[in-house]
Amino acid sequence: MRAPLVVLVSAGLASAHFGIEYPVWRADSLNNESYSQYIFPCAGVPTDLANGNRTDWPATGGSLSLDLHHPWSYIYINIGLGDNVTNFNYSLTPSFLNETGKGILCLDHLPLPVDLAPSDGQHATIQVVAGGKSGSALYNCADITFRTNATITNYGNGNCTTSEGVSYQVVVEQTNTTSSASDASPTASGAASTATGAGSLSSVNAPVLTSVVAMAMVFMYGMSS
Ligand SMILES: [Cu+2]
Repeated sequence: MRAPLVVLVSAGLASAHFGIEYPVWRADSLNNESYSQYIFPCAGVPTDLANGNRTDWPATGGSLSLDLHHPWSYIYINIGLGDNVTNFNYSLTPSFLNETGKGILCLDHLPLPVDLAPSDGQHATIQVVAGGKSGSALYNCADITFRTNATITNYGNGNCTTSEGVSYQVVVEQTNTTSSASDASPTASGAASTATGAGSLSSVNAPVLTSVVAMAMVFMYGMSS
């Protein structure tokens, strides 16, 4: 009786973590036991230049859709140039995402950092890092080709829909040390005024957090887990 139970439990663990819905991920790391999402940088999935998935993606930034299976995640999205990327030195989330809920998270337009201006046909890899409890991190990658004629509506138009119950907040480091207590409220006007930069990330943006609130939320998560 014990052996089947163990199999069921480990299958349950394997189906947790997260998947990349778009652009097509390098491989399904959820259902292949030779991969582990705990392995940096791409879940142990090697680059396959000849036969691997590679998606045309807008040279000005495009859509990203994740299938998240945990109650919450801190999400970081990085990009590196080349065929066999080992250095993911561009961040698409200079302010990381504090995500809540299980299901699809669609970011319909991830802008590129200003110092990244890829040429048509340039290869790159998107790395998604999902931070969880106790500082654990999960990794998945999607290989892309930057295309100047690709548009975000290639995927974003109608296909990129965030599940009900899935939301996120952009965690912004507040460097203004003179902030009053009122800035700590997510609905305070002081917090809302910092949302300009993050507002272009996605239409589902919630109010930007100040660091005070962010730390309070980290504390709350710590208490509840
Ligand atoms: Cu998991």
